[in-house]
Amino acid sequence: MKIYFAGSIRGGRDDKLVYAEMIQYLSNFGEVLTEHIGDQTLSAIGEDGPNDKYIYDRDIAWLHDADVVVGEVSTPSLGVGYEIAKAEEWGKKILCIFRKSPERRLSAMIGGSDKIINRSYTTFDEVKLILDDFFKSV
Ligand code: 6IA
Repeated sequence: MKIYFAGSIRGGRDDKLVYAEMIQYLSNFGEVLTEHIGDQTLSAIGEDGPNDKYIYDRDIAWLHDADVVVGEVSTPSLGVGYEIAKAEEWGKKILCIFRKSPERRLSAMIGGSDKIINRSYTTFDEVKLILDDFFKSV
């Protein structure tokens, strides 16, 4: 099982810890193609590393190759939204996980799609149950 995990990078790194925890838990179910998203040293404006075209081409190829896409969508990210739209187009099985918050509501373009399984959580124990459930169905 190839898993494409999507999480915000330039959209903001506030949730990087939860990305790392999710990636670690996801590895129980298959190969996570995008482990770098949980890299705690990666900042929203980090300039080191590969250029944008390289990142785009590599990530799109991984996305195309993936069996399932799991997005942590609490921090809004253009890249994550773009990846989810592509994954929809390609008929991938998609799970989006959103942390409940009094300040923020999930974009209607994610929450309103019937091609996405949308779940919300408060604690990481809930995230684990959501992932367990999702992988039982794929
Ligand atoms: O718009 P955003 O940057 O928040 O988009 C985040 C999404 O796009 C993630 O789900 C990634 O799959 C993808 N993405 C965006 N930037 C990168 C990136 N930057 N590396 C890998 N995937 C990316 C450079 C990091 C590198 C220096 C290690």
